[in-house]
Amino acid sequence: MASGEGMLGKMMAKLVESKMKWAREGRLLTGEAPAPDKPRLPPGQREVKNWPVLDLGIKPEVTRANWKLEVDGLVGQPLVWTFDTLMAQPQSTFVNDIHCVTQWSRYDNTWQGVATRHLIALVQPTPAARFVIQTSYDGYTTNLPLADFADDGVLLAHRWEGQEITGEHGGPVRLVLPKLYFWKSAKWLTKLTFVAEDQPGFWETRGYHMRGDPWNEERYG
Ligand SMILES: Nc1nc2c(c(=O)[nH]1)N[C@H]1C(S)=C(S)[C@@H](COP(=O)(O)O)O[C@H]1N2
Ligand SMILES: [Mo]
Repeated sequence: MASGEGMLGKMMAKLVESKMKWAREGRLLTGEAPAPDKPRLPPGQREVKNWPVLDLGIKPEVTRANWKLEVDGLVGQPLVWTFDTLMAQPQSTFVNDIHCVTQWSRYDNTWQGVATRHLIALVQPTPAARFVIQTSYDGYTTNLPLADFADDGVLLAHRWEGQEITGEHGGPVRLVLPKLYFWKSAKWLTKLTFVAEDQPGFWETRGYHMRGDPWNEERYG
């Protein structure tokens, strides 16, 4: 965390402590295959119809006017985008299910934004690049294998269900990577760093998995 442990609020410290306890205890692990009657629901998950807010409780002051995305590290063409630059790129729409490690899954979310595939084609990662580190305006970080980041359906998203993504859900721009647990999708995204060696982010240093595939129950690592 950029703000440092000493600045964690009481509620956030409690959330972090209870999630670290889950990791130590291996909570929610079933070791089972998805239920045959619920093929869209990864093991240990339950479907919700609302959209819960999950974050560290730090509300960063970021708007479409001051948002910036920096792409650096092992790339041939580093870049900095404003929101206008993002909007000038080819736009994609994807519909997918999201799965939070705290057990909720939400089906059929419609997202709009710029596909990571398009971004990758522009920045040209070097052959040594194998992981991507996301950094957010609230100081949150999370790591991804480049192969997952580059997967079909992964988006720098600015709309959900046709509306601007709200501040509480990570607007103006967040990552959406539906195939991994949702902690791997950074809200208030501001930086992508391509690296050769994997580096644990906020939850990964606190007992959570380096990859986080919900179908394999990769909750803890
Ligand atoms: N910047 C940032 N991104 C974040 C988080 C966070 O605390 N800060 N929390 C993660 C977690 S644990 C989850 S489940 C999802 C929640 O996104 P939502 O609040 O839009 O449901 O965001 C992820 N991305
Ligand atoms: Mo989460």
